[in-house]
Amino acid sequence: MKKTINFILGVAALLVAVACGSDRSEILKVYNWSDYIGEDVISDFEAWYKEQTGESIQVVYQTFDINETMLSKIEKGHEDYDVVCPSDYIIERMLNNGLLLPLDLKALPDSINYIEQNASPYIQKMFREINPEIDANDYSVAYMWGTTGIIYNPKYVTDEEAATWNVMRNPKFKDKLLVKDAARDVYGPVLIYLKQQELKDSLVTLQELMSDSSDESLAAVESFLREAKDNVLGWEADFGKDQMTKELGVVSINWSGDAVWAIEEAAELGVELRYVVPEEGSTVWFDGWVIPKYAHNVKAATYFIDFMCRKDIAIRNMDGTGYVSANGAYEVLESQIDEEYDPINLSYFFGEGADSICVNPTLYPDLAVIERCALEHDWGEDTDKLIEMWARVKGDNASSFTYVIIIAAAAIIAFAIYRAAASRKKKASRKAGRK
Ligand code: N2P
Repeated sequence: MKKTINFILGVAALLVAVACGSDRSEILKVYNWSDYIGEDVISDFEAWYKEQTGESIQVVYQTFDINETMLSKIEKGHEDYDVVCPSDYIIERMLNNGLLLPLDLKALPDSINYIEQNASPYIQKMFREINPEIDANDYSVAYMWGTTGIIYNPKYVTDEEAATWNVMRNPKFKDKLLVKDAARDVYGPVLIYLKQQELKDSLVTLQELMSDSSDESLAAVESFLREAKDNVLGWEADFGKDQMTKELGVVSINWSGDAVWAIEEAAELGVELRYVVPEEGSTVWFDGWVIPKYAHNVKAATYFIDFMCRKDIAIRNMDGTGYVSANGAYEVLESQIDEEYDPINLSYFFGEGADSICVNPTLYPDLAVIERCALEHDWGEDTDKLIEMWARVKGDNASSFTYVIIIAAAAIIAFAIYRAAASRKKKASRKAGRK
């Protein structure tokens, strides 16, 4: 519903803009994840753009919940979005398929080049790992980043139970498990879990597993997910965090930012939630702004990406979404420091001086967590195998539910037909009686 409303609002904004005579250079089409930007940031950008360039801009803002939905609109639909926000392995795919325009940071006056001023060396290094042949930093600017892990309700789930991906198929949590409808982000951790022994014996590395699209691994993950399915309350794109706060679900496979949001929201309702990245390991992900090759307004797109890198805007985006900005400015970290938390080691991100910082560990993962996480990589053509497997696993659930709906609908229709026929018959016999 939310998605439909969002789509209608986006289209309506575009129609209004066109009806008011705005030409395309006055329109910026942004396609971002849902719940992924601070309040009023868009309107502030429009005002700032006018201030900086003297030109008007109207942002047409649309959202998606799944990387692949966004990709398909550009890859297959050639939609003319000016800025989009894919995750690492999708940036890799877009780079490989020539779908991105290089960034022209020289087009920004030095004084307002926040992209270069606030870049994080750690994130830039991670972006270089996206594609060893093409430097992703030349085509994208990181926005938010985090881990994939488990949100759980300690009233029903012990810390030990939640500390392993196997919690997904623990029979104790029948109909209480929420799974992010993001095939790659679920596949990776499950495969890491299934390959524990090989990892311990150094027969395979975490990073190698992130590129493992073999039939054998796909089958192993599929069978794990089929076992977990009895527990699944929902395959969700955006309602999981909400269901956790309402205690409808007690275990949710989710991203760290949704965890921060859910934990805070739940606390206000008197519900305790926790987040853990299981000991076996997981994925660390980065979402970045890119300009697709079908973009029409490269100038405004570049300014938009730059605005997102302004320190105060980064902090507002963090506070509004629960996610962690990729901004490397110390002030951004400083805004999150809270003595209530135990110190953690963030030297990998903010340099040697930052080895003992009191900050929410769900937001910024400790070095020890980062060391057991790896970056996902594009599978190219093999992606289709994953999508098919994912549909097979989810599909069975859908079909039993669908059957119930179909049978119920058929029963209602049959009853309605029977009633209508009976009443026609009655009327006809009354008519015949009168004659
Ligand atoms: C926020 C989506 C975050 C995307 N709704 C994580 N890659």
